[in-house]
Amino acid sequence: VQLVALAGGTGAAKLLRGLSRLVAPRDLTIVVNTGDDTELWGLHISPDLDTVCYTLAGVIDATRGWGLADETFQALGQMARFGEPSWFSLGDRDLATHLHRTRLLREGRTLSDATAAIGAALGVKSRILPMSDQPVRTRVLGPDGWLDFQEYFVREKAQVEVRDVAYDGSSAANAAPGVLEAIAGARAVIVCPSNPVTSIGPILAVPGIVDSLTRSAATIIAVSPIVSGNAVSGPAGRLMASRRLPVSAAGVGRLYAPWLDVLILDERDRQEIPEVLQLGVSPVTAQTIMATREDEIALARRVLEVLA
Ligand code: FO1
Repeated sequence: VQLVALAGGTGAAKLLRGLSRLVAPRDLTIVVNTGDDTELWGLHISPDLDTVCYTLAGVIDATRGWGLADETFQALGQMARFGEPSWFSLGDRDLATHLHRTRLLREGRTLSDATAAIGAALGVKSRILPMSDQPVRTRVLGPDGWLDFQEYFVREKAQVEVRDVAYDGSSAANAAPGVLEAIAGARAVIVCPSNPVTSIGPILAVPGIVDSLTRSAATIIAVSPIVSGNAVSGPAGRLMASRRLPVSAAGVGRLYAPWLDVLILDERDRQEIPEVLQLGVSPVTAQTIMATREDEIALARRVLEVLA
């Protein structure tokens, strides 16, 4: 059974870890957001690609939800002494990933190639595909102008009032090799509980991807990242509000409704079921807060039950 997941950020990683315990790794293809990518210290950083890869490789730092476990930050301290920006914490072992990816890119390899090389080196058997090999950059408009995503999310700690969000470069981007085919041929496409605006939004902004979701015979299932009117983690609520979307599971359903079949929402949000039905989307309730590994597997099992 070929499963495709659309993923970005830390919420996605937990569900992916749960799914990888239930399906054969080779039956799982993950299309990952690259709108968070950034250039720092002359290196190409792909946070969401690395978070998915590190999670499936079992080496993610579980506390932070990003970067590598048992990490040290000696280089970061030294770079700060050189006056280099140090608000984005690049760990010493994580640096090797960025050095390797940057060298491959400099030699003319694609982001897909670099991602496949890193995944293979870390023993990941699932296919991890960037949404595009061309640059798409999520930018956030605050009161003092436009910010790159990491400037907004990390440097400003998402404390900036968001007036607009843009996906620079998306109109010129192509879906990465294998992405459209994977969606077209999937038994199911699972939209992970990621930020709908800044993790899933950039993926949907890549020309052809919404079309392939709409045409695919796959059952398309989304897990709401919003529970009881709040984001489980991160600024998803504020970003949805900036898009004048209701900050609710039904609000997520509305954003995905044109191509969505099933929305998995938290048991606490039962009262939103009629609104979801009105969108033409089938609601399924579950415990969507994943506090433990067992929660991750239970939610993944609930997702797969939809296909039974
Ligand atoms: N998030 C933070 O809140 N602070 C950091 O210093 C930070 C560093 C970092 C380094 C590498 C990496 O792959 C991710 C990192 N993140 C950090 C997380 C990152 O900003 C987010 O995971 C995504 O961009 C949001 O989806």
